Amino acid sequence: MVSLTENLVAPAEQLTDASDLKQYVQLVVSTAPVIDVHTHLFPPEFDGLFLHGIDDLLNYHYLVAEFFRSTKLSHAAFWKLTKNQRADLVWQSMFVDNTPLSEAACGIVCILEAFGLDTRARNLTEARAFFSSQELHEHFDRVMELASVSDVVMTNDPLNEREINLWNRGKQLDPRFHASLRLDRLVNEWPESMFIPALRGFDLDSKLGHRAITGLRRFLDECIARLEPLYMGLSLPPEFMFPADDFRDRLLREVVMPTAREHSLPLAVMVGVRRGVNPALRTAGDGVGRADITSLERMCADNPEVRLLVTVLSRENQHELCVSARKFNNLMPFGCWWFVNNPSIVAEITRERLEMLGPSFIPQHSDACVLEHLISKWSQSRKVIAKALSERYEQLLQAGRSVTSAEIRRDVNRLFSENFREWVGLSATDGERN
Ligand code: FIX
Ligand code: ZN
Repeated sequence: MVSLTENLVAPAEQLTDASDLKQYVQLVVSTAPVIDVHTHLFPPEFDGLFLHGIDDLLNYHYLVAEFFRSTKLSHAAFWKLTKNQRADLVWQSMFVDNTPLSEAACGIVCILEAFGLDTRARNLTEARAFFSSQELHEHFDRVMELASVSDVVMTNDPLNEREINLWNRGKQLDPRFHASLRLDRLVNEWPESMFIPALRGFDLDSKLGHRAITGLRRFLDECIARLEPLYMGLSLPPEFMFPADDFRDRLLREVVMPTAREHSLPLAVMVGVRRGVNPALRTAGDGVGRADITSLERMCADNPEVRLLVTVLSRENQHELCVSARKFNNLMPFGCWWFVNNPSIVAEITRERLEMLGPSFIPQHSDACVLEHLISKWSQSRKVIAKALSERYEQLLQAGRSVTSAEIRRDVNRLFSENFREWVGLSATDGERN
C-alpha cells in the first residue's frame, strides 16, 4: 500500500492552490487503506461460501436482475441452468449483445481491466482460464492490495447451519476478516425462527416468556464468545416502527439491546429493504421502501449507551438520516447501501453528509458478495468521495482557510478507518477489540 505523502507535497504543507488540492485529495483517497465495514465475503477457508472468479461475478444478483430486462428466457428456465451456463448467458446478453452501461456491468469491466483481461471478449474462455489458475490466498492478497482494503467485516448468520459448521471446524481466520452477528431471522421472523435447529436447547417459547428471553440472551452470549463480532446487525423493512406492539420490538428491547449494552457491542441497522418483491428473481428480487426515520431516533433516545451504525436504502431517507445524526451522537451513518450505491447518488449522499456532519460519518461500504467486487466497488466509490471531499476543501479555501496535507490525510483516515475503529473499539495495532 502506497504511503500517503510520498513525493507529492511536504508532510504538513499548506495547500492553497485548488488544483494541487484536488490532485492531492485524489492521491490520498485513492490509496488510503479502508476498513470495509459491511460485506458478504468469507475467507478462502470457508469453502462453498467464499465466492470469487468470473462465474460468481456474473451470477451476482445485481446483474441477474438486469439480465431479465433484456431476455425472453423464463426465470424457471434460468434457474435450471448451471452457474457457468447462467454466466455465459449474462455475459452474452449484457456484454456482447448489449453495451455494459449499468453500474454493475461497468464493475465487471473494471475488474477484468484490473487483471489485464479482454473486456470485449466474445466469451468467457480467457477469463475462466485466468481466475481458475490463481492460487486462492495469493489472489486474495492481490485483490486486497488492488482495492487498498485493510480489513473486511463479514455478515455472519448464527442460524445458518452450513456457516456454523465451518466456524466449528475451528480454522484460524485471516486477521483481516472480522465477524458481525446478523440477526435478521431471529428478530424479523419470530416465532417461526424459534424452530431453527441452531436455537434448539435454549428453552424457547413462541410467546417469548421469561425463560425464552434468558435463553436467547444465552444464545447470543455464546455466539459472541464464538465469533467475537465487531457488531450485531440486522436489516429492517420500510414499515419498521419503534416502539411497536410486536415480537420484533420485544426482541430488540429484551434481547438485542441488553446484549449490546452488556458486551458494549454496537448494533448496525439497515433500514428500508422489502424482501422478495419478486420471488422468481430469488436474491435479486428484493425492493426498497421509504422508512420512518423517527423510529431510529427513538431507538437512539431510548438506548443512549448503545452505539448504532445506520444505513438506509431509500434515497428519500438520506437527508433525514443526516439530520437525525446531528441530534443523536450514538448514531453513526454508514455507507451508501445497495440501490443507492450508484455514483450519482453516492455523490449526492456524500456531499450532504460532509456539509451536515463534517468528517463524523463512514462514507461507504462495498456490500461485496464476490471477492473481486472489492476492486470495482472501491475504485468507483473512491473517485466519487475524492471529488466531494475536494469540493469541501475548495469551499474552505474560498472561505479563507487553507488546509495542510497532514489534515487531508487525517480526515481521510478518519472517514475510511478511524470512525469505525473507534465506534466498534477495533485497535489499529493488533486488530483486536479494545
Ligand atoms: O441485507 C443486506 O446485507 C443486503 O446488502 C443484501 O441482502 C443484498 O442482497 C446485497 O447484497 C446488497 O448489496
Ligand atoms: Zn449487505
